[in-house]
Amino acid sequence: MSSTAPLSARVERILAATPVHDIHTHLYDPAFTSLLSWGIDEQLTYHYLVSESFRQMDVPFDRFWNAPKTEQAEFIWNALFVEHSPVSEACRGVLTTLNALGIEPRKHDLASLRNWFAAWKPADFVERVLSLANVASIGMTNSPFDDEERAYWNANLPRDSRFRGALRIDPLILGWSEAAPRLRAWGYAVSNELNQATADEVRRFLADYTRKYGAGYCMVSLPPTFSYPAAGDTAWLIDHAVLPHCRDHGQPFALMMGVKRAVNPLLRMAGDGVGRSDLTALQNLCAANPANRFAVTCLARENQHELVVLARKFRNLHPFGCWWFTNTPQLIEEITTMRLELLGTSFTPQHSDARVLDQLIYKWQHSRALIGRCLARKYETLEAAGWPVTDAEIQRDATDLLGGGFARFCHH
Ligand code: FIX
Ligand code: ZN
Repeated sequence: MSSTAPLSARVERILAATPVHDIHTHLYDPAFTSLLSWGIDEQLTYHYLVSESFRQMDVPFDRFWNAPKTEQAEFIWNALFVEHSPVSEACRGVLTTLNALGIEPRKHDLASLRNWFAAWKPADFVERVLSLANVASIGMTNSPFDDEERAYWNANLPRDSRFRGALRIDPLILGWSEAAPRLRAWGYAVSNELNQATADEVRRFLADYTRKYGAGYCMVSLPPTFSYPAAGDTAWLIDHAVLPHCRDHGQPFALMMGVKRAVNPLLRMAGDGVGRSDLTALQNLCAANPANRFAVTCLARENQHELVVLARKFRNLHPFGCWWFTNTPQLIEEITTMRLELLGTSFTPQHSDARVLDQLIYKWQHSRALIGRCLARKYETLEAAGWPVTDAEIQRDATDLLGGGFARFCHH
């Protein structure tokens, strides 16, 4: 396609052909066999769909949770695809994924879809998905506090270098009284009381797991009530352990702000909600710690504008992603356009947050199309102002937006 083709088509083509470095997912290196989810039952029982399905079916919670996964998938398929139209973003995602894999879902029942997936060897399916989604690397979420995952790390398995480590520390800084005995059991001489000797041991713990995972950054999700500076364990551990650790290891600290865990525990993992954060906490973090870098996503729509304005003020702040309840076409367009208009290309518009390998296909197909639309609209306004955009410039920007800018931010 020549540079005389319509701008929107050039942007679309270049974005589609640019491999993405997906900076945050819940996927695992295929060597971690039991942890890598894929297939139709996993897609259908994704927690986004679980919460939507309970609105459309009257199955008691216990009945659902006690059912085997195949039956849970059937409940959801019937409620969200058969008895109602699958117009939600998460439902549409299943259809986009099946379609890209060459499956016509209306010609199948769940049993035959299962057979289709069962014919794949996991390693081949990984290649198929990464190639269809044009994903070059995958940021994992690695938690030392996850027993199943820790066993794989201790086994020193041969690794797939496309799956990149990230050190996740929610239990450490959000629940110190439960974390402390676990650290002690793993050989770190921490006390329940927070003091300098304990901070040093927490730093040793963070350093050990950073090395084990080859972690590129350290990450936490935070409730809307998070404040900084503050009395209390969380801010103390951030100041005395996490931020010094990040400085020592040249790592950004990634914050996912605004999640209210277990708003409805009956929904289990699907029961988390959203709340508006006070971004004064983030402003204070960025201002008080100029030698640290912060990669930040906010869950509340109401926080998006403030996050972007803060990023204009602090070069050590990199906004990323349209997370979870903001990963919908309408909000991606709104947030991405706002970011482009206030930050240029100095942010990372999206991460997939995929939990099921197959979801990389739809999450990136949908996001690439929306990012392309927002970008093309901006280029059109440049052309109108006498600044025609070349393919090489579009390529440079696409590479930055799909992970290149984040990599630079991490290695600054
Ligand atoms: O904390 C997180 O990393 C969240 O992304 C998850 O907790 C959440 O369950 C999710 O998958 C959202 O997309
Ligand atoms: Zn996540």
